[in-house]
Amino acid sequence: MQAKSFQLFPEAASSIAGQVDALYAFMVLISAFFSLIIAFLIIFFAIKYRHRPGIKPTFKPADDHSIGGMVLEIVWTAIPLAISMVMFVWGVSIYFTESRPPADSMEIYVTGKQWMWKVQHMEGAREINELHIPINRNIKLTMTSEDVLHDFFIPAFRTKADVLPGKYTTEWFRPTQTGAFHIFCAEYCGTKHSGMIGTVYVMNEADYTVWLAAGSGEGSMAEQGQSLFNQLGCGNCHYSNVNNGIGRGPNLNGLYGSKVDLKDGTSVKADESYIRESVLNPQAKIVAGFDDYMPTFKGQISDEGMLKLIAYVKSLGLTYGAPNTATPGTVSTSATAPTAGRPAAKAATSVSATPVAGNK
Ligand code: HEC
Ligand SMILES: [Cu+2]
Repeated sequence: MQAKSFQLFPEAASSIAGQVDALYAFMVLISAFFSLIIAFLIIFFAIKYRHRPGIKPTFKPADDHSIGGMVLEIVWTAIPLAISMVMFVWGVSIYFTESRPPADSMEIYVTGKQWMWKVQHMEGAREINELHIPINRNIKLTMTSEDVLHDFFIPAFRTKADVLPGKYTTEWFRPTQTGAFHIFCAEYCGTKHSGMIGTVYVMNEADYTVWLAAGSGEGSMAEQGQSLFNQLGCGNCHYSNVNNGIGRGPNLNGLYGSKVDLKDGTSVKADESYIRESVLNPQAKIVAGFDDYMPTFKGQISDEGMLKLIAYVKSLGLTYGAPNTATPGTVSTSATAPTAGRPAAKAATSVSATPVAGNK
């Protein structure tokens, strides 16, 4: 972005930016109001009640237990309480909005590493230190780090979120202006932290479609995830049509977003972190009805590869309830969570017996 003349605030280019700015302005005004009143009274009283030669002080200490004192105490406790509660409730409501990506969000994956941002689009396009997105669409970033803590910050969108190794965090926004905006890393992450910057390009829908098509040569993330799935031999145990669709491992159809019953009687929601853990540390949570013979894939899958595998598993969610169509090339690029929960592992025998992915 070109250097601009002095600007107090970054542009307000997302749907939430106006609300964040309004709250900020409110807090600045309240602070300014009280600071000015206090400063004024300090000076005013200092002058008014200053020591004058020959005049004896008429000052009488206030009676702490008088009714007047009590009323005063209540008033100056209640008013600040009310004001700070307004800030609190207002702030919380913005926070809740910012931390809950709408269900119709377009998903994009971000991997942070010292010192760059790597971005993968579901459709396959990849970029570094750049993020191309369409205007007026809800965008959800699912983010992880290859090394230390980072934080993905887009000031013009008034949003940021920590990016953690071994975990997935999300951040969402709806850009309302086309143009180029800064990305910063907002968590000190080593010597070149300040160089961990990038640019968001908000494009209109048509430009975005063109841009996206140009970069999708390697196939969608889910398709790439499917080849990884086959390469790593996941399909030897999962998705086997041996045993009516249940192989040595559970059928992964509809897994994403569903509740998984575990051997120890507890249950867990199958989100990104769960899938990641299932692959890198399979012993941590054993699915009910199965034994822990899944080998660990630690060290064999990069963070970006893991995101592709996850995208693949997510894409299987769409086929839940339908015959198993997860043959190569038919994976969907969208990642809506299944609406129905998946049946218990043992009951998932209704999957058609078509030869499926990875079943060599
Ligand atoms: C040797 C057989 C085997 C291989 C190979 C294997 N798995 Fe598994 N997998 C299992 C078994 C058995 C379970 C259930 C026990 C458990 O939770 O560890 C499981 C569980 C899972 C789960 C949790 C499923 C659920 O229903 O909650 C996921 C996700 C998963 N595997 C993904 C993969 C991926 C991705 C690969 C390839 C990188 C892979 N697996 C390779 C046997 C295997
Ligand atoms: Cu960083």
